[in-house]
Amino acid sequence: MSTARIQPTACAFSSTIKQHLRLRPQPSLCFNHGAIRGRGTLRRTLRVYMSSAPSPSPLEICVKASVTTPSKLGDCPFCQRVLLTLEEKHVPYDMKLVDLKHKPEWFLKINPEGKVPVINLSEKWVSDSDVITQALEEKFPSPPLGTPPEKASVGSKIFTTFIGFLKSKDPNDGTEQALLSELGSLNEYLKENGPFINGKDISAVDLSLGPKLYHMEIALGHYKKWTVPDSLPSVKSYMKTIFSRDSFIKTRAQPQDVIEGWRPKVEG
Ligand SMILES: N[C@@H](CCC(=O)N[C@@H](CS)C(=O)NCC(=O)O)C(=O)O
Repeated sequence: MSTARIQPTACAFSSTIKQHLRLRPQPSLCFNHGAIRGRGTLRRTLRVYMSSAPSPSPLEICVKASVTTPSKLGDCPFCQRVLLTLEEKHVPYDMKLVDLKHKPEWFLKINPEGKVPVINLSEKWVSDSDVITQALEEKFPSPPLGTPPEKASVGSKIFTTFIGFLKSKDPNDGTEQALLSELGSLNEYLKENGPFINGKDISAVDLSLGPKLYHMEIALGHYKKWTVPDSLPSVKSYMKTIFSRDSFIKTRAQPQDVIEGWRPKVEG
């Protein structure tokens, strides 16, 4: 479990933020929202302080902003995967919330591809959650979160089968069955090997799958009134365990953003 908590003495804004905002550090709060206006764009930042002893300067990470509440984190499962990794490793970070509908110039300079997450590691901006989480494992090996290669693909077809079912307009086209079959395989696997995919400890594969299952639960619940059946108890308890971790609660998207995020796929 993450031991992230508010740490009063560690509060400080970066000099850039101080310069722009002319704010004084707030001694009693370590979860600060800020906004930087530059060249007509609003750049939101959210600095999170962690409780681990040596506190290196926070890593800058660009993540999707909420579409319903722009000052909050949005509904990108790949961003959440990276944030979960940072939380589980107790690495402090500084979120830059990016409005993906109106990508600011500063963000496109950082990542011309225009995708989040992007993280600043050793003065280099790195994109793609696969690459980022691997780099974080190397840079911050403790606690180890690596998943053995033979277990890394467990549950890997769930996200695409969920999207197929979500987009489907024909109840008899087999898309629900395809999802149930993938969830059924995960259920069998967890029954034998759980509670996590690598056994007793959470690892990278869970941090990737967890946000996708969260999207599945919210989107299918809303658009199809569908829930994971009771015949898959190991999957249900796996979801419950991951969703109730401190790290997950702190980094999860708001349900209304998940619903809005999937709307074009459902209606398109
Ligand atoms: N393979 C990438 C996928 C990242 C991705 O697709 N991010 C989406 C947000 S969830 C994005 O930035 N989309 C760009 C856009 O919407 O314009 C990863 O794992 O990081």
